[in-house]
Amino acid sequence: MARTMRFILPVFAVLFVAACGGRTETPAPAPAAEVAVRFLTPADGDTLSNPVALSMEVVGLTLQPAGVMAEGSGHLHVLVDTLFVEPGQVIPKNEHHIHYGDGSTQAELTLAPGEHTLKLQFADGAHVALDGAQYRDEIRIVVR
Ligand SMILES: [Cu+2]
Repeated sequence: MARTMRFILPVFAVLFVAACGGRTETPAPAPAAEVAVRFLTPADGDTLSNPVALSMEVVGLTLQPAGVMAEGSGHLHVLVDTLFVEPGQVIPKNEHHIHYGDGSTQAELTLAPGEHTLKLQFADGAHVALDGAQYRDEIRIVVR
């Protein structure tokens, strides 16, 4: 019996490899779903007048009012002339950190004349910044 098994197992192994090796086309991996947040307007480098109209886009994420906690959902923040908030940190609320906690993607800002950096940062329902470049965008504009 043991002698028979020692013969049969290698035969099955060879047949298995032969059956699998026959297929040369490997299915292409499904493209990873895009996740991004970005400014649609203004464009990077634009010079404009007050009020500055912002149009923002969220791809592959769900906009939810602040307070609603769900995987892949949250709301946008515009950071004016300041640094991104580190992942895992709560985005503060002040004149440099504007929350769109109602889930909106359209807004207007009035800024002092001159050059400004606008950063777009997505955070969860508790305003906690998420980890990854896909949750960020940045533009520089000049206000007349
Ligand atoms: Cu917030």
